[in-house]
Amino acid sequence: MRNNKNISKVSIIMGSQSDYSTMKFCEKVLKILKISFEKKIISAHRTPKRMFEYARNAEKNNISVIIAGAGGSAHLPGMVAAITRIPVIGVPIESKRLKGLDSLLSIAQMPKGIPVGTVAIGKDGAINAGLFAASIISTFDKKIKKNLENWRSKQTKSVKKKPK
Ligand code: RP5
Repeated sequence: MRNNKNISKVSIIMGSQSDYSTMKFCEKVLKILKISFEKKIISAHRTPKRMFEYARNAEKNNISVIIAGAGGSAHLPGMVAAITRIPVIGVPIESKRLKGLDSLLSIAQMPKGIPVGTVAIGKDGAINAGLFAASIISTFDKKIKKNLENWRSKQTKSVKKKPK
C-alpha cells in the first residue's frame, strides 16, 4: 500500500455500517491495484456535521477520488459532491424494500450543476467504483496506470474461448 503523504488516495465513505458488506468489494479492488485508501462511516442525515467537515477538508487531506456508498434516499454522494470539487462516485446500496432502485435513482438523478458518477447497484457497482477510481488516478499516476493495465489484461486472458 502506498501511503506517502504526497501520493493521492481514494476515500471510501458509506452511510452506515450495514453498507460495508457491499463496500468491502471496492476496498478489495483498491488493495489489488495498490491504491492507498481510507474508509469512513459518514451519514448525510445522521451525522451531518461529520459529513460537512469531511467534505470541506477532503482536498486538504490529499484525496483524489471519493467513493460514496448509500442506500434508500441516498443523498450522501450528492451532498458531498456539493461541498467539494473532488470527483465523487456513488455506489447505490441494495435496499431491503426496493432492492436498491431507490438508491440508484437518488444517486443517478442529480440535477445539473453538481455531478455524481453512478455505478450499478450492489457488489458489481462497488467493484466498478474501485476500478473507475483507478482509471481516474491512472491519468496522472504511472504506477497505477500500469497496475490497472495488468489487471485488465489478466481479466481478458481469463475469459475462455469456449464454454464447458
Ligand atoms: C443509509 O440508510 C445507509 O447508506 C444505508 O444503506 C441505509 C440503511 O442504514 P441502516 O438503517 O442499516 O443503518 O443512510
